Amino acid sequence: MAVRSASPEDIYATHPEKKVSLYFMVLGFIALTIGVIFGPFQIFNYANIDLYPALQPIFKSYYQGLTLHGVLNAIVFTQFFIQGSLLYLQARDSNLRPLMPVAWTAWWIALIGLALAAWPLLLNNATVLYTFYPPLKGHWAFYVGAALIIVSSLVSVFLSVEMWVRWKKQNPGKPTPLVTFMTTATWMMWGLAAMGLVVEAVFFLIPWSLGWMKGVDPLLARSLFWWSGHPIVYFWLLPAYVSWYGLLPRQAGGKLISDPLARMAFLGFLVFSTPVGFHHQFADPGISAFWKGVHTVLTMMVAVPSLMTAFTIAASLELAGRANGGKGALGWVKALPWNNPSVVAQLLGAIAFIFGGAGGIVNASFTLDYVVHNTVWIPGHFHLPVATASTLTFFGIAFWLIPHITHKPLAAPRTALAGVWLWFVGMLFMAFGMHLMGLQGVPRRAHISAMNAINDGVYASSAGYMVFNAIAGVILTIAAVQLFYVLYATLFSRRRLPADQVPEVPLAEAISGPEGKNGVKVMDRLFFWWGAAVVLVLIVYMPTLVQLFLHMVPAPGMRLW
Ligand code: HAS
Ligand code: CU
Repeated sequence: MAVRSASPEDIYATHPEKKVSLYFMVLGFIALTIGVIFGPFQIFNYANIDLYPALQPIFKSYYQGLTLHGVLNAIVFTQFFIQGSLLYLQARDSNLRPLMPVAWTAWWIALIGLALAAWPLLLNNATVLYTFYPPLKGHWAFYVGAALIIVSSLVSVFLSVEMWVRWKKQNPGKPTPLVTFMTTATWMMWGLAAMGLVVEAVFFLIPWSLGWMKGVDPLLARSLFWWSGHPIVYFWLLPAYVSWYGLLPRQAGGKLISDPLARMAFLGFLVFSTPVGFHHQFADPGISAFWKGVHTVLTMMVAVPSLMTAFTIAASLELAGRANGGKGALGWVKALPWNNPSVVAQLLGAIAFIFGGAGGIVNASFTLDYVVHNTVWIPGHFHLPVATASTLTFFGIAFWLIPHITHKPLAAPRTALAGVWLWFVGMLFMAFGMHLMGLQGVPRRAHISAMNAINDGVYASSAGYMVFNAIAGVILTIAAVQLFYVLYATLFSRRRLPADQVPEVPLAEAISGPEGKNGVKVMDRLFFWWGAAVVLVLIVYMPTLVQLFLHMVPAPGMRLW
């Protein structure tokens, strides 16, 4: 029987936003592919195995590899995937078309930004790590490229808010659909959060790297960086939450237990994500202990919506498991669809985040952070939320969304399943090794596998933990090969699904919906909540930033690589 298969033009005809979303996601995955290559080199370093000489003369050092790893994975992949997936989910959820020329403009700006930044990164002229702290000074193209990438994200903020405002005008008095609410709140949060980086890049880093300014005050630059640098981690997390709340319950065979609770969590993130950056600067001089204390309290506040999420998602999953026939205290866990790679990727990501969240609370404690700050505990921490919870969830989304957009079947679902399990197990091994090494005082961002004879053996007390990292390196390499194989084999496949087998957008229903609830009306006033966030950020940042602006101590640039 001849099966009618859609040509590419057909696929995009009804929904042109599919194409721009796919282009964003694929660009993100290409960046991730390159960034992930350096992962094993990084983790074997922390197993005291130096593989970097093998990359000579193309890649010059551990630090160049680390910069590429951090920039491409944490900054580029996340943002591009989010720009693509959220745009599409919001468009479908609210049944509106984004402003297409604007969406394509965002994509082109992102591409040009990436190309500009990649050039000095690959030539070892911007080995400044993904935090690009002055006085480390990279090539101007890196800063201009990074700034363009941020500009592209701001265009996405506009696209999302514009679509939401349009929906509100067309549907007066009705509550915003949940996925639209969550994506708009995420983008509004980022719109405020990004301002620190914008000021740092435009007024300091770009003019300085072009030679128009003699120096930059490192403390001021760090403070502006962390204005954005903390909420950027929620910008990576919230799109995963959009999927956990808005789609996963249905994928698992059930419903979301409470729609208003999801909205409340997102409002919590909108208001409390940004005024917390000093928890990255507890060890910095020049910021008063009072304001560091205030940021600690607010950091604990922003953990609350994550704890609410843990409750809501676990309860929704339990209902799904029971609907699938699971009985007894834990029988519902077994009854979840463990054969569906999209679901399993998200479940394992969420489980990893339980440990990542616990470590985060330790970091956020003003006093405890002194024990772990600048040790390898910190990368142990953040690989759980960003490299496991978000990244696995993004793969989970791609596993249905790419077949949905392209009408191509997911290639090798069993390999996908193996890949997500191995990724999860490898990351847990790695996090375990790194957290414990951190407690032994092993520094982060250090080429410890290439120490000179005098210092050799200084971290011998961590030798046992290094074994975990070595095992993790092997497991994660296999997992990465599997996941990228599935991804590219799907994208390049010539097979087409018959129309009735193309996956739908699995928008979940809620047991307790938004209708008739007064609280939902109040929560729907997103501009008001955004205004509250702006006020709070100004209160907790301005006293310190004004002081820092008035007493700048510019440092000349340095090239240490
Ligand atoms: Fe963090 C450093 C504090 C969350 C990422 N963090 C970092 C860095 C990164 C990062 C990249 O206060 C390093 C930056 C650098 O290079 O210097 N972090 C926190 C706190 C939280 C937190 C309090 N971090 C994240 C997330 C990230 C991320 C999310 C990325 C996406 N972090 C810090 C601090 C530092 C820091 C300090 C600086 C340390 C220093 O000294 O430099 C919290 O928001 C975490 C709250 C989370 C929870 C967990 C909730 C659990 C859920 C899952 C439930 C599971 C279910 C599954 C339902 C309370 C929602 C059920 C499954 C079944 C099968 C049934
Ligand atoms: Cu933070």
